[in-house]
Amino acid sequence: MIPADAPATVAVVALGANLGEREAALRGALDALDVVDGVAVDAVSPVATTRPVGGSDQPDYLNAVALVRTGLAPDELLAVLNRVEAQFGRVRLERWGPRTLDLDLISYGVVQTGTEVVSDDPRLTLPHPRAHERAFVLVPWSQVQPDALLRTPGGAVRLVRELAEAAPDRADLEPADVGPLR
Ligand code: PH2
Ligand code: MG
Ligand code: MG
Repeated sequence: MIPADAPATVAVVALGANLGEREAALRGALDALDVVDGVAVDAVSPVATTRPVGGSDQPDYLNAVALVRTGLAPDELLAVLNRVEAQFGRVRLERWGPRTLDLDLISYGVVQTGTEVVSDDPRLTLPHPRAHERAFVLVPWSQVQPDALLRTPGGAVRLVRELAEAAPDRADLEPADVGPLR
């Protein structure tokens, strides 16, 4: 839901789950986001099954990427994402460890229109500082938005689909046996 008169910005949200009812968590998260005042889920990628990157030995993830339209500021949107994670039982035991639901804010605003937010605030670094090297984010993102651009930490703007091809975990991802989330 988003008020019709809201000055909407596009944001990219990555979804991940590797414990419990993974598909239900992804679907529930999208529904929960959509009912938030000032947030509308516009489009969702296909779901990928991915080998875990980093952290301890842990189960495979389901990953997807959503394009949302929002009238919220980046920190307000982050608070919404954290709230929805908590709603789905997320417990933070270890960095990069297994989780029932992970919602990451990847980018806020659009490079092409000059509305992109760049921030090195450690509480919310934008764009996400590791997204440019993670196929589990880049592949679904390029599927739902083939012309997507991402500013990398060095400052260069790159096509997401080209970053996806070069990502170290590119081979650790396959289409999930899960129907469309939207
Ligand atoms: N998330 C992480 C760490 N590692 N690996 C995969 N495949 N997918 C994830 O979503 C993921 C991960 C930290 O958030
Ligand atoms: Mg994450
Ligand atoms: Mg996270």
